[in-house]
Amino acid sequence: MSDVSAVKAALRSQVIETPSWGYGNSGTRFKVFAQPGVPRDPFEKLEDAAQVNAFTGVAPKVSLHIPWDKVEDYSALTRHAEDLGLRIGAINSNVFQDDDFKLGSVTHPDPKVRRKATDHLLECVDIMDETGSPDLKLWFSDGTNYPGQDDIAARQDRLAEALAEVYERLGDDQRMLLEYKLFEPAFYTTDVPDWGTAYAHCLNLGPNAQVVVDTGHHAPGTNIEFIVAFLLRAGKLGAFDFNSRFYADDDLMVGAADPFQLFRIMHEVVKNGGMKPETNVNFMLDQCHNIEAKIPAVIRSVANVQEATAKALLIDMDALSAAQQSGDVLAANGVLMDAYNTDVRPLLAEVRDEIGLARDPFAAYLASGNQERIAATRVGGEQAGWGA
Ligand code: AOS
Ligand code: ZN
Ligand code: ZN
Repeated sequence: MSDVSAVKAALRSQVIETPSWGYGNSGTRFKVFAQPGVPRDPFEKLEDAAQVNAFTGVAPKVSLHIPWDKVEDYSALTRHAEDLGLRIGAINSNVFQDDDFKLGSVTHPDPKVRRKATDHLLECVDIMDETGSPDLKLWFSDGTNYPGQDDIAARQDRLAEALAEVYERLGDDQRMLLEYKLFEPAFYTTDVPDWGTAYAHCLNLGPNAQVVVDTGHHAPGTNIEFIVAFLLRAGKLGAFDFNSRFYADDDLMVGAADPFQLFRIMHEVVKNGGMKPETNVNFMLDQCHNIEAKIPAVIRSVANVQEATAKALLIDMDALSAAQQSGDVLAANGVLMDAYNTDVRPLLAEVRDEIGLARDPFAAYLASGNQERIAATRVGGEQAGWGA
């Protein structure tokens, strides 16, 4: 796509979903550094998400994590979101922070523990019904630490059984998004370690089960854009959890570690129909801002995704296709690099200007006084859930 108005329209329509836990305090197992002004409850997390949306114009959806965002009245939370111009996005289940889940949740050898884990997933579907959330996002920490600890194949059977029960409970317009992760907290086997395992389970479940690609969940050097192209071709790419990694699951700002990788991923998204509304790829962030200010970090992350998307949209697809057809390796690579090396910040500034937003959302937020206001009015903010 190189028609500028079509590029701008695509940039205006891309929705980037932000995570409630990105606004809370977080850290590593060594230390959580508390920050002034962080939200004290899920309602205030939504208020911070609304700031990101107000300055970027493309972040009207917020993922919740249960029970971190458990509230008495989900319709009140949903109304609050609507009043702020937001919608509730994916409901993330949490079957990794309970003592009962030491040996696994839905793959645990004890059926009573599996029941408890599956019941939590079903409770998350109830919350989807109450909030209008379209996506149930599942990540399992399940696995083993030592050879011989449990039966690898039996654990797959238990996983399949739990997923099937939850899939049955979903409404026609609700999706199951299954996330994979190479390792951690399990160190020997992980029950959903890679896209192939997630894909195989989703294929068995049916059309409303799709895979989540968390960009931080691969071995170093993994070609993530290949996975993206494969899953899109198969109709099985449901969502991204965007973030950056230097070492493992670092959850740093997307585009901070490797903006070229992000561009390559977005090229496959654009090329394989992933920007079309009917393909329904959910562009989510899954990040924790341990040492940097949270709202500005999320604003920068949204802009980083937009920049990679803009560059991917600017690729001259006719020239690329001609070079590929004629086997001109250097020309094909040159077409891609020309787009990557374009400074798209002025284009994005224009897109924002045209919808009445400040050209630089990061600077505009810092000048808005919101950061000082929340620091003065909110005392005793929440921990996101990690690094407790
Ligand atoms: C965990 O590593 C995953 O990325 C999950 O998406 C998790 O639920 C999320 O990071 C919230 O902490
Ligand atoms: Zn994730
Ligand atoms: Zn992760």
